[in-house]
This record gives sequence, structure tokens and C-alpha cells, in this order.
Amino acid sequence: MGVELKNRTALDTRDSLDELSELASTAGGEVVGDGIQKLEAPIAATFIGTGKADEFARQCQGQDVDTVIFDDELSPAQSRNLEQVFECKVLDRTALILDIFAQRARTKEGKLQIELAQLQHLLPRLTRFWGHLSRQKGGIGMRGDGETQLETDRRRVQDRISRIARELDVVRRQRATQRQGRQRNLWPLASIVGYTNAGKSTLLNALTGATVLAEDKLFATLDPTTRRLRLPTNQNVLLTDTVGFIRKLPHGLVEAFKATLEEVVQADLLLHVVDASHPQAEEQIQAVNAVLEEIGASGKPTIMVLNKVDRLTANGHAGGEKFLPRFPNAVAVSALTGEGLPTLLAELNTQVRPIREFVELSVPHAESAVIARLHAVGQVIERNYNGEQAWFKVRLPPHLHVEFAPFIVQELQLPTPADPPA
Ligand SMILES: Nc1nc2c(ncn2[C@@H]2O[C@H](COP(=O)(O)OP(=O)(O)OP(=O)(O)O)[C@@H](O)[C@H]2O)c(=O)[nH]1
Ligand SMILES: [Mg+2]
Repeated sequence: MGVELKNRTALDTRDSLDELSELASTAGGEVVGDGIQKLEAPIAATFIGTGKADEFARQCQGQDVDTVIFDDELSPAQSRNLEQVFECKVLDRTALILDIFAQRARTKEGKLQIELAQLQHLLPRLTRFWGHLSRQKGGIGMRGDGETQLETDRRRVQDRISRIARELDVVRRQRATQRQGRQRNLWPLASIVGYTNAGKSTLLNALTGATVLAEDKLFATLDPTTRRLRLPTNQNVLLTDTVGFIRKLPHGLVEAFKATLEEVVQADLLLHVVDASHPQAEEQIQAVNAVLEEIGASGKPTIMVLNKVDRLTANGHAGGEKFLPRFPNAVAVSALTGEGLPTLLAELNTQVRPIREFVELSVPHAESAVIARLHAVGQVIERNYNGEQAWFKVRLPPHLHVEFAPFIVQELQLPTPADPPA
């Protein structure tokens, strides 16, 4: 069920709802129908108008529907009221996405992050969470480790939330240690980002011979994978594939996935993979940019990778022509056939070279926020806390130099260190 609000076009509402269907199928559901209501603003009690709700409820009962999914986030009260009208389970987009993530999570970190997001989504809904429905039914929205908490009271959920947060903190510290290992290598970090199903994992596999699962499903990848990529000039780059983005990505999920997304925040360079054959490619680019903004990774040097050009008819680069004027360094590729990959490698070479520069900074010890930020966004290679001021030698992405300008002692353009033989 979608609503066409004042600020949305009919097309946007339709596309978003179609995507919701795809999400529902990915979660294992069978979609039997949908509906859209045009509304000035959501109705407080039932989100959609009561007339429309009654009409829809009759349809649902006729088709033996067991779940109604709304394309927008519902308040706890709205879900409860709607469940009474529909006499079945009512979910929103957030709960559906969380359910898919719960099914997909493989690593301990992934599972913890999902459980955290599920519990946070659940907390305000705890008062009478599906109390009037059979809990034995299970199914979409009821899976994942978060499910075991349904019966418990708010305080126990809150305790669990703090425990997960602490466990995730440990994971984060382990990651930081791993990164320090990488820092000794001084290889630039490139992160593959993009809309879900754009072909990110396929691209990592094609470029590095990795064997990350790639499939025609939304959110096939949850956990990041990093592989070394040797460029034609023998320069090495660490390439990371990670979780895909989607529009209306629940804020809590982005928050919960901070540890995973740190790979993106730390990257020197982003490869923004776009499914150029997708009719909604433009909107998907915008959605990805919005998430990058939210996690504090916007403004990084970015190569737009227009993928799946093998699917474009005519002279093969129709998608490229549409996007190229706006993204001057966009590269059209097919991760599947290998078309355009040499051009992408050449572009990577060009983009990677200028970021191999070091900066020396001198920061007063009292500026702890600056020092923390420096460690978060740069690769600290040497440091010395003994003097009057803290001293650092850091690899810092060029676009961040201005932020640290008051503390920069000198900028060093060092020749690329020779990479050890493979
Ligand atoms: N035709 C064509 N299909 C492609 C290309 N690249 C990827 N695909 C297909 O697109 C689907 C999604 O690919 P993935 O690599 O799993 O996409 P992803 O971006 O990693 O997706 P998530 O991890 O789910 O976010 C798979 O069925 C791939 O085979 C391409 O260049 N051309
Ligand atoms: Mg993937």
C-alpha cells in the first residue's frame, strides 16, 4: 500500500511501490495485489483514509491475505489500528527491510547490527506488539534474533540494546586494529558503493577474482569484503564491497550499520556503481548520495561506474550518454562481460595517484575532537604526543585538507612507495 503525498509524483509512488513488491518477494512473500491512495497528508489514526482502508480490507479478506505492507513508516498506533481494520499483520517498509537483513546476516557483526536495528524499531511498538494476533504464525517481520525479544518488557529490551552496542564497540575496535595493519601497507582504500542490485559484488569479483555471492536479489551482500587490486602500473589498491543502499533506507539501520559503513567513510576514493539499465537509475543515484551524506562520506573523490551496459540496446552506451555530461569521469562498464573494465582501471590509476600525499600536522593536546576526527578520516602513519603539541604524519584525502588547515605544518608529496611483489 502506497500513498501519493503532495510532494510525490504518481510515477515515484508507483516505482517505490514496485520496489516494495520486489522487497516482499525477496523476503519470501507472494504479492497478490497493491493499492495507492492520493493524500494531502497522512491521516493520524490510520495513515490512509478509513474509506480506502475498508475497501482494501475487503479485498484482502477476499484474497486470504495474511500481511499488508505499507511503503512508508507507520507509527505504532497506526499499525495497531490498521491491523484491526485489515484483521491481519501490518508491516511497514522499515520492518520489511529489517526482516530481509535478518535473513541475510551471516557474520556475528551483521547479526548484532540487525538485532540492534530491530530492537530499536520494536521499542516504541512494545506496548501491545501484535498482542491480538497469533504469535505462532511467524513469517515476514517476525524473524531474526530480534524476534526472541517480542515477549519481553521494555527494560529488558533496553538492556539488550546496550549490551549489543557494547559488543559492536568491540567489533569496531577490532576493525580499527585491522585497519592499522593496512595502514602499514599504505595502500589507498577504495570502496564500492551503490544501490542494491547495481552489480557491486559482480564488479569486485570481476576486478579482483574474489568470489563474493552475487545474485539477482536485493541486499545479497551485507558484510564487507576487502580484496587487493593491482592496477596496470603495479600500484595496489584495497577494494571493498559492502552493503547496498535503497531509498527510504531506515535511519536506524544506517545507524546500526555504522561499523560496516566505516569502510566507506574511511575510503580515499569511492566507486559509485549504477545499474545504467535500470529505469530509475537517476533516483537510485540520488538515494545513494543521500545515504553517503548521512554517514558523512559525501564529497569524496568518486568514479561513477555505469554498469550493465551490455543490457543497453542501440550503440551500447546509451546510458553513458545520458549520465556522462553530469559525471565527467563516469565509466561505462559491464561487470558481467568485462566490457569497459580496462578503462575503469585506467581511471582508477589517475584518481588514485593524487591521493598518495602525506600531511604533517601539529595539534594542541587540548583539541581532542580534532585529534579524534583526524584518526577517523585519515590514516595516521606516525604520531608523537611527547612535545608541547601532538604531532602527526597522516595520509589525508585532499578534500579534507581545508578542514585541518589551521594545524597543517607541511604537505609532503612523496613518490608512491614500491609495492612488495605479490
Ligand atoms: N546484464 C548484466 N547483469 C549484471 C551485471 N553486473 C551484475 N549483474 C547482475 O545483477 C545482479 C546483481 O548483482 P550483484 O553483484 O549481486 O549486485 P550488488 O550490487 O552486489 O547487490 P546487493 O549486494 O544485493 O546490494 C546479478 O544477477 C548479476 O549477475 C552486468 O554488467 N550486466
Ligand atoms: Mg552485493
